[in-house]
Amino acid sequence: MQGWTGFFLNIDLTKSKATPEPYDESLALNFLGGRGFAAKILWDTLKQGTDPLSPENKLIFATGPLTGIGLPNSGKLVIASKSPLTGGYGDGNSGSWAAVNIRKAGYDALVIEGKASKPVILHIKDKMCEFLDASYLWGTSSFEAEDQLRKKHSKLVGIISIGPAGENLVKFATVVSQKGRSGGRPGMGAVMGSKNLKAVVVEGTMSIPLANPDEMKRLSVDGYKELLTKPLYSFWKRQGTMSTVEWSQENSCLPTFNFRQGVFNKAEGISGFTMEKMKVSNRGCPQCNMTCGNVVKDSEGKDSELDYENVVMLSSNIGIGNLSQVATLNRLADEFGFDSISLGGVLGFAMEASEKGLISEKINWGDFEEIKKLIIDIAYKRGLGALLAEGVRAASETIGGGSIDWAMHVKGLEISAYDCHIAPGMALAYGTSSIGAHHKDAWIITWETKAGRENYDQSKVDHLVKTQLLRGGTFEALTVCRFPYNSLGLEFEWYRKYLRASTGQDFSMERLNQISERILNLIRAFWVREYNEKWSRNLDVPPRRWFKEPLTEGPMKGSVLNLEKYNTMLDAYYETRGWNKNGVPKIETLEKLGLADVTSQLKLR
Ligand code: PTT
Ligand code: SF4
Repeated sequence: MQGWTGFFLNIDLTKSKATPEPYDESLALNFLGGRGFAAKILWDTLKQGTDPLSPENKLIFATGPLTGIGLPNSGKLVIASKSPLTGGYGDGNSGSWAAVNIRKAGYDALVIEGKASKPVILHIKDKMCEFLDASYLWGTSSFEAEDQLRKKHSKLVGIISIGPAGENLVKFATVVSQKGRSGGRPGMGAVMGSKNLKAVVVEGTMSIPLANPDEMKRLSVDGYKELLTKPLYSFWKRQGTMSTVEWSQENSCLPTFNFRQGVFNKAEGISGFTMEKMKVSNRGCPQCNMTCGNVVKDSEGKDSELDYENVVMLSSNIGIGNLSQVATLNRLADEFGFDSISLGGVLGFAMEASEKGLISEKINWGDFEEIKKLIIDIAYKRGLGALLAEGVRAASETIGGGSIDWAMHVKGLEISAYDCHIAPGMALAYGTSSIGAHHKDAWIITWETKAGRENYDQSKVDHLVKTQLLRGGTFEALTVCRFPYNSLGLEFEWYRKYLRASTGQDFSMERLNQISERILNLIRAFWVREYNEKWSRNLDVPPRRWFKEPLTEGPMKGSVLNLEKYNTMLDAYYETRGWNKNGVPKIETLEKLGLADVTSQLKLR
């Protein structure tokens, strides 16, 4: 096999045992890597109803056939598990030197199960794997843990760690790498904490088997050069994703006061241009010349790495208009190891609940000092923090009072940073995303504003399905960053050339789409299997706020989604996907994709 190492490393933390497992080439050809491997392993090996925080759950760090090879933006890693936040399939895509080192150690994925009897660090060096005592690191922030581990091991190792949020099983805890790459929104850090696994340290010194190494070297050099020629390159290096703040404000998409307004009267203070004045450096993932992490000094003089999503969820959504304060909250999220999007979501929820008198605690919009304290309480599950640590879905079930209407989540995952009061296509993207309300699979909102925001027609469904296949399927399986393609316009043909040099095979668009269909259908099957009797098409519908409560401010004031039209569009989406009226893949769809065995475990209602 070329392009893949052909091995997973299975790790049982209960038994302190690591076993390399060769896998069949057909797995690579049918599922490609990354998300594809993760979905297949979780489907095949988890028993229905596995408790996500039990030793039986698996935590997977998966790479793909393009990961870690010196080509542009290839230092990415899929971190996947059954999610403790949603109860369904969960994953994230993080930049980390661990991605490169896993491949160079001779593996395509680490598959971790069990629970260590006391905190451990997993140390992998090529074929060696040891379980080191982590008691001295338990309780430290992810930054401190990484600093200490880097001093102990070499500078070039890949390190993934959790902070106190993961240790204390906060349901939206992430895993952190390189002090700012944070991945696995639906609680992958909590799964790691439940296994008493503080950190993974990986060192690889071997070469990745490639079909045509010389061609790959040439293509990599050319690929980096090609990116430099893209017209948007220099602006991207200046602002990265932060330029989206202005766009969202202009288009009434900015999450504001728990997704009520779409515009924020202090938007200028959190904009990409304001950030540029504060910026001290760029940071990024390995093997990237587009480094989009904007490092600024926060209100305490410490470094904080800013992206659009974490900035707006921790500013407009909770009423803060001062970027250095936002940067402090963002740094706390990275140090404690929370997902910043969900953190902004639960804080906004708490403020609205306080405003409406549904909780006894007083927590005001924009109250920076109180918010800081509350973030720490969430990490240690104290007082109101304990309620919020469960995520907005669970919190709203506890406090009631109609809060279900404005608990801003889909399938338990808090909505990422786009208000959809007037974006039905993007609302459908959130409704049908593979992990709950995240924009990763299909960020179609900028396309939609040009295509006509009021439409609920088939063209939106078609565009959504196409985007989900490419982003949620192909890029997550290749396991490389998609920004060169979708933000700078690197032609997709480059990836097909890379794949040929890596694997020696031709992957036509049709072949890649079929693999993506297979992956996305298997993920949907996983959700249906795990939700079992509770599965319903209503889980594909975003929160009622967007349908019942019109935007309260800005040029689009008064806009609201139409539930009937949304449901018609959802029917069309199911039809296009080959799913039944309840959003469950039909037998013929599964059979066509070589997933016939899946049907026996699914109630095809
Ligand atoms: C991603 C999600 C995003 S999406 C952002 S900002 W974005 C938030 N970043 C967080 C952060 O930072 N700290 C923190 N404590 N929590 C955070 N939560 C949020 O996490 C990320 C980049 C970004 S920045 C995006 S869009 C792209 N996402 C990709 C993807 O999904 N797939 C892919 N093949 N390539 C991608 N490239 C880009 O990667 P999650 P990262 Mg993160 C400080 O991981 O779980 O997927 O959530 O991974 O290394 O930080 O890269 O405007
Ligand atoms: Fe990482 Fe940004 Fe580079 Fe993508 S463009 S690899 S997210 S630094």
